[in-house]
Amino acid sequence: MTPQDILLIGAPVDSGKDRKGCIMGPDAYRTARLAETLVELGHNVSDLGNLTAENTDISEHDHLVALPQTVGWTRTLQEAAKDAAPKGLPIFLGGDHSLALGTVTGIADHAADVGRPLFVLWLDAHSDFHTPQSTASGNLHGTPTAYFTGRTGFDAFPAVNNPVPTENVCMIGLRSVDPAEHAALADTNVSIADMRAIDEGGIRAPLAEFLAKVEAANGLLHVSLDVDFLDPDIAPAVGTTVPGGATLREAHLVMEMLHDSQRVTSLDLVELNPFMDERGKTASLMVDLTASLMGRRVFDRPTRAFT
Ligand code: HAR
Ligand code: MN
Ligand code: MN
Ligand code: MN
Repeated sequence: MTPQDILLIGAPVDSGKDRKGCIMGPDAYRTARLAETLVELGHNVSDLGNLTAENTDISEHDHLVALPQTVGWTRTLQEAAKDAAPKGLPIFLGGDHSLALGTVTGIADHAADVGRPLFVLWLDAHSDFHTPQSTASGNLHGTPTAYFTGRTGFDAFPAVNNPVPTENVCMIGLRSVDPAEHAALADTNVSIADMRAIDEGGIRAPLAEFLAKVEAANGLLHVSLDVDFLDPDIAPAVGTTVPGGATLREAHLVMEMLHDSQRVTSLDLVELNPFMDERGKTASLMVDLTASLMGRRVFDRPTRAFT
C-alpha cells in the first residue's frame, strides 16, 4: 500500500440545519482514534485542528436557517480546501453536510489549477440538490450538490468559479429525494444508484462504472460520505435517519473499491451527531470505513481494473 500524506481538518459546522450536535463531530472522530488508525496503516497524518467560520456582514434570512454562518463556513472551507489539496489528501471532519458547499468548490478550484477534471461521489440517503429557493425546510445542508454543480440562486454565497459538470457526479444510496430535487435532477446527467437499484443489482456495478469514468478522464475524485448513507441500525448518530440504508458490508465494499481505484484525492465525513450516538458506535464505524478507504484489508487481492 502506498503511504499517503493525510491532512485531518476539523470542520465543526452546525449551521446547516435546526438540530444541533454536529459541532461535536470532529472530536468524536479523534476520540474514535481516526488519526492513530490511519498511522497504523502506514500513512503520514497531520491533524490541523478545527477551523472556525469567517464572520460575514450578511443578514439573517427569514426562511433559510443560519445563512450568515453557513456563508462564512463556505468561505473558510473553500480556502482551507484550496490550501490543503496540493499538500496531500484532506479529510474534512464534519460537521453537517453544508460543509460541502465549501469543500467541493475549493477542491474544484484546485482541480482547475492543476488542469484535471474533478469527479464527486455522493454517498447519502439524500440528493442535497435544493437551491435556497426550492428548500422547504430552509436547511442549507440540503443544498451543496446544487451549489457546486453551478445551479443559480445562491446569491449570498461566493460565485462558483469551477462548477462540477453533472456528468462527473455520482449519487449512491438515495432514498429520500424531495419533488423539487427530483424534477431538477431529471434535467441533469448525474449518475444515480438509489436503494432500489442497489437492492436489485448490488452496489458494485454502479460504483465500478463511475470509477471507470474517473480513470478514463484521469480525474481527481472527491468522496462525500454522509452518515445517513448507512442504515440507521448500524449508524444511529444522525439527525435525519432514513430506514433502509446501506449495510455494513455494502459500505465496506464501496470503501475497498475506492481504495483499489487509487483515485480518491479528498474526503468529507459528514452529519455525525455524537449526541445521538450509542456508545460511540457510529463514530467508530465511520473510522472503520475510512480505514477501508485508506487501505485496510484482510487479504491482498490483485488491483482490479474497473472496466
Ligand atoms: N431534503 C430535505 C431538506 O432539504 C432533507 C435534507 C437532509 N439532508 C441531509 N443531508 N441530512 O443529506 O430539508
Ligand atoms: Mn423555516
Ligand atoms: Mn447529505
Ligand atoms: Mn443525508
